[in-house]
Amino acid sequence: MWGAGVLVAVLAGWLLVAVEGPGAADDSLVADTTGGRLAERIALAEAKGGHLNEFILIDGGRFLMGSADGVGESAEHPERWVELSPFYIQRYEVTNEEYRLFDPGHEFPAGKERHPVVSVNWSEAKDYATWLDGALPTEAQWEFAARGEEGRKYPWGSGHPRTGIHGNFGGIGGDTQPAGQYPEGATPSGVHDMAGNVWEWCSDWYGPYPAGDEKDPAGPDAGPRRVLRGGAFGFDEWYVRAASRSAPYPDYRVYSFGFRVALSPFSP
Ligand SMILES: [Ca+2]
Repeated sequence: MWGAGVLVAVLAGWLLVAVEGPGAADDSLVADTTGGRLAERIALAEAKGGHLNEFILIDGGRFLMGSADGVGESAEHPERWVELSPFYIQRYEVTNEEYRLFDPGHEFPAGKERHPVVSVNWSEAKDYATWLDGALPTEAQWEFAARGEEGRKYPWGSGHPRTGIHGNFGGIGGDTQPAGQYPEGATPSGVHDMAGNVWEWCSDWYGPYPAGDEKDPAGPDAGPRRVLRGGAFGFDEWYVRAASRSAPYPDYRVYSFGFRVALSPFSP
């Protein structure tokens, strides 16, 4: 959808004309018919975020979420159809320099300005997303952004994972890398580092998948653990499968845990 550089999308009452412009937030939205409210929201979020992390539009659609019988882990079953409304998701994981705009006390080693922020717990990630007038992506939004309607096994497609080419995973270098270092591992929509670098918090409580089809699912109403997706630098290729799930406790602050932000018609 971004391949032609120009996108015209009619979305649930919005008419947007967007022009792709990596690193140029001012070009990302040139008109809309929501009285400017959506454009204002995106521009404000991008300005607060330091003009690095654009929001990429993911068209609404339908995909098979989870894994077929005999594939993946039990937590990925049952595979089911999920329909999603359009939403925006950040091109990159939230970086240290972006997070410092939200939390001036945030400290990190010199030279890691554009590395993803790490050691943030779920509430801190959610608070940052709220500060951007957005939300953490739902688990379904995250997986749909990574897989698309065609159901890619990995964000880039079905090609076998190559660490250092498709992303930062499998222990290479033993640390985070700056956002966006592996363009061959980006999704066709231009979302980077969904495979590896840092794990990404999602908004949902973790729970078994329901059996039936769903529209815009937001996960269980309660639970002790939250969803985390995408693997990280120290984890092997098994965890960079787009259907792979992880579920730590939300108060965990772990060096490989980060996040990115979504904006959507149904986010708070
Ligand atoms: Ca990641």
